[in-house]
Amino acid sequence: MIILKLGGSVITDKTKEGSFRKKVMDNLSKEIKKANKQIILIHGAGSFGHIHAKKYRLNEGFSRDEQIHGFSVTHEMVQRLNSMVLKSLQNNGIPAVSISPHSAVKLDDHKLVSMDYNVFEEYLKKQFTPVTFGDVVLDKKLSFSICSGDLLAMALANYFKPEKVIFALDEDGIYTSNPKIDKNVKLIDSTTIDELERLKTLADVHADVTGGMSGKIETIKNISKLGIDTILLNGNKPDRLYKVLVGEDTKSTIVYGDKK
Ligand code: IP8
Repeated sequence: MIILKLGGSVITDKTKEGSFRKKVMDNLSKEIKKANKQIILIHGAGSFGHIHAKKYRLNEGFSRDEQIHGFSVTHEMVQRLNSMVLKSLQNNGIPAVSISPHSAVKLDDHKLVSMDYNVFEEYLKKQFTPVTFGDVVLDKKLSFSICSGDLLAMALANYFKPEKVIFALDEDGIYTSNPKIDKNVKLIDSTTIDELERLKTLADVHADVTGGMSGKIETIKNISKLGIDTILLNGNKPDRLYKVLVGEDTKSTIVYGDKK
């Protein structure tokens, strides 16, 4: 089984609130179908979630009444994005079924304390493709906060021990520095988490409410500790997702699982 996260910056236009990149999603759905692998799919919130989450400071937990409205608005928007993702998958012959974090996950001070893994397991057994997503959720200490798709990827990887975890991004993979601001960057094609730690030049100009690229490195570190490889690839470029899903070579970054 493979865990695949489609980044919010791939399937939405992050600069325009609520804009779904349908063509990109349809291409990704086709590649997933063609690869014919058992997967758990996770998607980010992009411009459906991050704009309101930031405006209402939802990740900081409850402090004022208007956040209740903000929580509800954000939730409705990520659910709307999720419906469009499901539709695209279904249209391409993938029996996708949505599992909403707001009812399946509980956090305590941003840490995941419980998740209904059985429901994922049962759907997988019955040949469905479970789809979950970055969402607003209940948080024991903070009243509520945000559960990012990366946190879900980490928790699901820990439970299911997949053969690999894939992140489809709007970059070719991980670079020696930030490609959005540095023209002399080099793509790292394969690395270990120890090497990556030494390369902490990854300045993050577009960090979103759930941490951007430096948050991603933390996620990969935790997946690597499980001995599982993480592959980061560009979800906008044709065939790359397909190739990584079936284990063929393509432009990407592989962070090897720690086999120690
Ligand atoms: O896009 C964030 O999930 P992510 C979820 O996976 C919200 O970081 C609601 C902003």
